[in-house]
Amino acid sequence: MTTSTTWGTLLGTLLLLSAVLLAVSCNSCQSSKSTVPLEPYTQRSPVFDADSAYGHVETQVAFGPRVPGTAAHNACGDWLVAKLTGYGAQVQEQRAEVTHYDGQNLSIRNIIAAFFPDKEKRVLLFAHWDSRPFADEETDPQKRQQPIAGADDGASGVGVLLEIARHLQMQPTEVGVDIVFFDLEDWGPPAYSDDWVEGDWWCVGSRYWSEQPHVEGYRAAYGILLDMVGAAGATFPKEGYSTQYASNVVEKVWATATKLGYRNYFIPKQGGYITDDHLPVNQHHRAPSINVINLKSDTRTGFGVHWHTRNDDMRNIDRASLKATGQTVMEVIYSE
Ligand code: AHN
Ligand code: ZN
Repeated sequence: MTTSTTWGTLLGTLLLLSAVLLAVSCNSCQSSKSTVPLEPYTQRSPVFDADSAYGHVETQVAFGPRVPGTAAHNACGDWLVAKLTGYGAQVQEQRAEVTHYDGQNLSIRNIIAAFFPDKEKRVLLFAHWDSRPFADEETDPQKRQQPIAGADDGASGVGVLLEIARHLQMQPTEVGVDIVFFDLEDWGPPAYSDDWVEGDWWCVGSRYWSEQPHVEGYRAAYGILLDMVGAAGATFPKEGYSTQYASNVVEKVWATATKLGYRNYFIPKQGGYITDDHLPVNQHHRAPSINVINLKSDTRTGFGVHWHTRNDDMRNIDRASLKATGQTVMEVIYSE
């Protein structure tokens, strides 16, 4: 045996030994990180179709800004009623007149769809369908006077709920479901206005319904509001009033999202308090309700950068966000 082969064998043995050691240490470092094997989870709900939901958002936006009192608002309302009726719901409209902060007379058109109306236990799913009449978060004073397209702010929540409605017809839930599209959520005084009249100018449609529900003494087991759920990278921390009024619903929904792999959207962190349609619904005890809403900690407004600007159009809408929201809500109601 020559010296070189001896050295070669020794080197080979050392290499083999270090490879084994490396493998062993890698194994142990993996187990010490304790990546607990994912619990197998069997989904109970049908597959939420994000393309279909996207289409529902697109159709609403194509009507033009759904500002109360305009032809676009009227036409979109008719379309929503027809869609819900076509999906087999019992549809009711609630109309009323209100005087707004600027003295203007405005009309409310809430659209209410009951699925499986004979079921006693009910879940309330809601979103607002009107769009804000002014893009008051714009810096350009010209743009500030113009209405927003409201692709995310309004149409996204409605689009997701329409897609859920489509599935309710194909595969019924054990629980009764009421889908309500509230009007006049977004006509609060403009941010630049300094002649605010004291009063509750946001969430006018939902407050009206909460005071005078379509069914006397209406009460649902719980409620879920979807507001601005369509933007790419949407994040839903646990909104303040949701935790205050309906912490068990928050926990149920966030846990369901985690099981489905949507923890990047449904963030297990506490968020701020947002005056939104779930507030009157909670205050008037129509349902302990939560708000699934895209909140940001790194923007001036606390909402997405497109919030109440002319940029809130289809460019913001991401199918993945619609899917995360829609599948989570569907899983919750199909698990009842
Ligand atoms: C306030 O900024 C007071 N509320 C936000 C609710 C809202 C407006 N959601 C969509 N547009
Ligand atoms: Zn808004």
